[in-house]
Amino acid sequence: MAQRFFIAIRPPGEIRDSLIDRMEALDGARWQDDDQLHLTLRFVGEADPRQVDDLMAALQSVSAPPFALAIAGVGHFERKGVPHTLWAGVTQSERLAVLRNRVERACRRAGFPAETRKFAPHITIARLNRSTAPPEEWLARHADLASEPWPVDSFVLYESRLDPGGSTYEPVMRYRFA
Ligand code: 3AM
Repeated sequence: MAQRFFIAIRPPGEIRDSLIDRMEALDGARWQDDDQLHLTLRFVGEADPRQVDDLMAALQSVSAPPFALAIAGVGHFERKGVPHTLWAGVTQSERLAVLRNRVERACRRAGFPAETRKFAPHITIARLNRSTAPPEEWLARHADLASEPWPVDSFVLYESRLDPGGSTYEPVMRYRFA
């Protein structure tokens, strides 16, 4: 079976710790492990080894100015009115958008179809089961989530494996873009 990949920014340990601090007893929430915390720049999906070689070559040539990101607030995604993800937001950054666009172009150069969905930068911190308890109370209590800015000058190609217990994300390669 073809493997699945995505490209993401990996926050440093102290930022991840500050997110882990907000994980608490919440009905229906499956909190992400430390290993799973990332900000997705581009979901790539299935790729065979030759496509991965092309992708890695294209990512090698991505260059962009470095920037700083900070955690800012929390939110959720829902489908058909049912919340399924809790996330931490990041500060608005034009340079993050530039990096994302260059990564997107690299994916297209490597032969992957264009991403048509709008970029919505976030760090997923929980997946929600079909829960009876809506997350409003958690969202309100953590609306003030914030961090010091951290410098971003690299991104990571991850392999995503779907295991019975959830997804595991294996870093394949780190790319310095700045
Ligand atoms: O960045 P997060 O964790 O929100 O939901 C998946 C995860 O997003 C998303 O890619 C990230 C790494 O797995 N993902 C999984 N399947 C996807 C798909 N078919 C997808 N994104 C878009 N299309």
